[in-house]
Amino acid sequence: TRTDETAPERRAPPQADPAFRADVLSGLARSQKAIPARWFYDMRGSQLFEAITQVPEYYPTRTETALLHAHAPAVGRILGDDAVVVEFGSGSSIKTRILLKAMPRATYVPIDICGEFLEEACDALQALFPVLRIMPVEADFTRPVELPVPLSGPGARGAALGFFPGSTIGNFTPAEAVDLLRSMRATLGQGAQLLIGIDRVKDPARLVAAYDDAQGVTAQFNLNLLERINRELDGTVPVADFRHVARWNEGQGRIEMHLEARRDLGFEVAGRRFRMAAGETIHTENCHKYRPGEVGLLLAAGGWTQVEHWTDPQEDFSLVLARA
Ligand code: AVJ
Repeated sequence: TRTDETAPERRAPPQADPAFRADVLSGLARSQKAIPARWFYDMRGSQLFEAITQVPEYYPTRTETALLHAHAPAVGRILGDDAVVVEFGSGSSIKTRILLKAMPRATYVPIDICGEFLEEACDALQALFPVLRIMPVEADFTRPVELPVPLSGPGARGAALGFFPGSTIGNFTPAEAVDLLRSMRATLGQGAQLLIGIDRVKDPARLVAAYDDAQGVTAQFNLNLLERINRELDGTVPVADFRHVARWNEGQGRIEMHLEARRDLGFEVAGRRFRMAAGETIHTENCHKYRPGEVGLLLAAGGWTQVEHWTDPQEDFSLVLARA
């Protein structure tokens, strides 16, 4: 009908993940407001994180990349060139390439919560490694995941290797990290190995600078969470009235990121009203850092035994190979 033809285009709001909505609404209702860091990684957030890895203050990516260049061949010798590499999260394509170069006949199973980003990462990788078998899984890797390829019994390929670079383990509290390591063990099974990157405790000034870079890329990354809430949850958050904060929490051994209200303010999310006083924060991320002895203890609590522990000359970062 004519009415339909002339009606202004109605744009449905982007389909919000119900778990995102639930986490944001419950997180904003707490006395210390908090939103889990995994919600940073929409398309824009994933791009901003890639940009963070290029800023001069953010040493972890560069350091871990160098460690992988040095030690991926050893991992390839230990696992064999036909290993099934299961990556928990798939944002770190350069590191993945370094590892896979040492295992040319591998099967690669990236598990990521963002299907769109996963697809792009897989396409790029397939172009570089035409014979690599890639079997992506869109899932939340904090729970045991059913893999699309058998790791034991008839039809099993090579040895199983979990890959969890980037010190993403640091996003979890030690108690949560132990649960996660146990989940990974359940996903990968007895006899599997795990190659994991873990960031180390160091001078707090260097740690804070890594999470509050001079170019403000990390600030944009943090603030994008508010933009995402506005985009996907019908929010009215006044983003310009928030400030990015990164601080070292000595007692808990972690960098914390917060979004601090610059003034008393109010906003709506999914039809609910929230208020914040000037100086009040939304806690958006924890990045736990570990000392060498703590690394082995954490892994052991999660059901993994250290096989190799590699570090750089400054001992900024640890790359650890462990077995289930
Ligand atoms: C992807 C969790 C490893 O903690 O260093 C970087 C995320 N946040 N800058 C980190 C992050 C702000 C990053 N991880």
